[in-house]
Amino acid sequence: MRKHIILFGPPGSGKGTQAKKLEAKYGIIQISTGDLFRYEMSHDTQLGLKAKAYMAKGELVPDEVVIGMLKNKVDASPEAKGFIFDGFPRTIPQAEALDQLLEAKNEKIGRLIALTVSDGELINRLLERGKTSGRTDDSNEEIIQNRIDVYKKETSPVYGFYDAKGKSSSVNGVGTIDEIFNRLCEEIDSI
Ligand code: B4P
Repeated sequence: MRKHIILFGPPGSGKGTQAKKLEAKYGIIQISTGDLFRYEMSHDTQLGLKAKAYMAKGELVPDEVVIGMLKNKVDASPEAKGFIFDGFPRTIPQAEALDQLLEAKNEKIGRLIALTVSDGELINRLLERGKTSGRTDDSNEEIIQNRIDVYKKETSPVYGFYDAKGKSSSVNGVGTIDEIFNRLCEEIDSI
């Protein structure tokens, strides 16, 4: 059975940072919807143009756009040992679509692991990254605050969606990158 993990948490909680390390250790493929959109935007594709206006304001890209892109990415790697979903699902309809997609392959999510970090720490991390990343959504505190608000309203219910299936757990997302990585590995090894 392939191992599929959702790495969950607010913007700046370290999902992307940790997903890359987990990919290297477990040989399962990271799918970051944020990275996919940034790639599309940098190549001025239709998909990138659709996403740009939403991302610049710190809003979510519409579900139908994200879900179609995610399906293509999963279907493109049938040989993968599993996936780390990083930044997806961010709404309940996205979670339902992900479960249906996996069910059609007789597969399911093994675990959702949430990284918990205080709002103040999130804002500091993202403003720091904004100094060098060139990401417009990181350089303005109001936009960062909007991303955190959108997370609380639209994304945080996804934790409960998987918790009802006994699949959600939380890990302290504050500490060194290696400390947090070790906490995540303990969770994954217990699946
Ligand atoms: P994402 O690309 O998913 O970005 P993120 O939430 O900002 O980042 P992440 O939590 O991965 O943080 P990171 O490791 O980089 O989303 C961007 C936008 O894309 C969204 O706002 C939305 O518009 C759109 N989008 C994406 N997916 C979507 C979906 N499914 N539906 C709709 N819209 C979608 O870490 C952040 C910073 O912290 C880095 O600088 C890092 O170096 C630092 N850091 C990491 N760990 C640290 C630690 N332990 N201590 C100190 N600093 C740390």
